[in-house]
Amino acid sequence: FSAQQEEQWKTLDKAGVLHRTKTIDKGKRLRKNWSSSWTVLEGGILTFFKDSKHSSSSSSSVKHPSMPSTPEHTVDLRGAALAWAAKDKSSRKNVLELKTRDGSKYLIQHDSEMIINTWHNAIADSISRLVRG
Ligand code: I3S
Repeated sequence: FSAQQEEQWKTLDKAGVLHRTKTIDKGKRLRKNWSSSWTVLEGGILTFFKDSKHSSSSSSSVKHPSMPSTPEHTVDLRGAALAWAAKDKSSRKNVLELKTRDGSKYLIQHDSEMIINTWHNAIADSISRLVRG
């Protein structure tokens, strides 16, 4: 391992496929648009990769989420807050609401309660590690 690779392994907290939608962008309400994407939590940053379903590319790296291609969106978890979403936020089960410091909100969902629980714990840990510095 190079020093850089080793650093990445140390900070890689979690990765997997999640359903997500942004509901508020810097205070402005958005229309929900759920999509599923390969998601990586690493070094206090949550990264959503391009939705493989909506990609027109035929390259195998796009179809297999274990080899993500283009990061679509990153969320800085410093100063963010995570909570289970209230029932009126979505008809889906197992929904988390992530509020970021810039006044944006995201809903994050997985059909498996066990899997969403591991994401809840990993994101909450990451946020509290950032608070402690
Ligand atoms: O909170 P809402 O408005 O009931 O959210 C639903 C809508 O965003 C809907 O799209 P349209 O705006 O085209 O109707 C989505 O398809 C639904 O998934 C949203 O509700 P859920 O309960 O899935 O978050």
